Amino acid sequence: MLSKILGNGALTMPERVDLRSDTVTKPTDAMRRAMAEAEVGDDVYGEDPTVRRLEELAAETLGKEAGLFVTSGTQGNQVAIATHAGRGEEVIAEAESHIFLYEAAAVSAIAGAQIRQIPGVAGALPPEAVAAAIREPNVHHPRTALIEVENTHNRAGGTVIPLDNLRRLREVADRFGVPIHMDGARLFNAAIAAGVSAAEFARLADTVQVCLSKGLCAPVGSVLVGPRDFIERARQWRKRLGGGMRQAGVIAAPGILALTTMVERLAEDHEHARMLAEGLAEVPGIRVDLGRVQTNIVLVDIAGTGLAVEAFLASLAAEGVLASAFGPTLVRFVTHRDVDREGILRALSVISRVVKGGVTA
Ligand code: TLP
Repeated sequence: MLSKILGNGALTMPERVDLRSDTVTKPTDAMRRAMAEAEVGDDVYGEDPTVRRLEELAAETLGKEAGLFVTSGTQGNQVAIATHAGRGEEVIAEAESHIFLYEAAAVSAIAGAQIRQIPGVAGALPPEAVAAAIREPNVHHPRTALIEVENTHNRAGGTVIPLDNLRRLREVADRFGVPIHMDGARLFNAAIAAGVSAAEFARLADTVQVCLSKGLCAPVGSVLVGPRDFIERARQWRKRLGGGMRQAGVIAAPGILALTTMVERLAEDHEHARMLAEGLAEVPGIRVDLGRVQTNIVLVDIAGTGLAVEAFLASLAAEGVLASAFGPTLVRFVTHRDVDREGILRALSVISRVVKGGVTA
């Protein structure tokens, strides 16, 4: 299949194929126009009509009462966690969750809570393990204040957390009276892959953070949604963290287009990821679990190539193909709107050449 894809090599080569992350996507022309034309006001006074529209749209799309525009996925998660959990409390999260690995220990630094890591199955928290981890009242124990789920799960390879798993987690959460926060940085990818609405997933969590600036191509921002009173408390946490923005309509306007015009096209990114993964699976020494390639992330193990990750990435970069190190032998590729089919073919061609020829950089 790889030889079929690569053919005789007579491809028109694009300059750079940036597969490090979908965060690198540039705003569309329509987004730039919307930014220039956005109606604005002082959002700390609640007077920016565009921000309000985005917040209402996100809440409605996800089936929640209210929304809060935040600067980033990290701010959305941390504002949510600080609103749910306090000093000396515990947050249950998957062992390789973004909030644990990649948010600079913000759960302890900001909320003052600790994370209880539970190993997942392809990113999904086993409901029995979560039930067993919820603390009994005891002078020695912290209170379990929150269960956090990540959908899609980044380090598991962009896997979709199945609705059935979330339903069972919901039952556990309700049984013990513990809320669920969903890090839905890529929730729309999950929805497109599963063929259901994002609201179907969001319904099973109390609060949800969705990113506008990843595959949806907005330049900045995320929205946190949940019950109205929760969002009002979260608004104060956002202010406390310096996230009270003023004429933020200029950055909310492209967010509106992200939600209304960019969701369906994520299917294309998923097709490209599948094509990349199937091609990589045929490169000797590269291992990829095709079952985990469900959305726009392709995680591969290059141990069998004998190449070190840094040298492998440097050789790729020398030919304009960028990817991320995700562990001592792991490399992550993320597809998105700014890499087309040609770009995927170019990446495959460069990767197979680098693996065959050894490191060149
Ligand atoms: N993830 C980034 C890096 O931080 C790893 C990426 O390139 O994937 N939740 C999840 C699941 C994420 O993947 C990310 C970003 C965030 C939250 C944080 O979003 P930002 O970068 O907007 O703070």
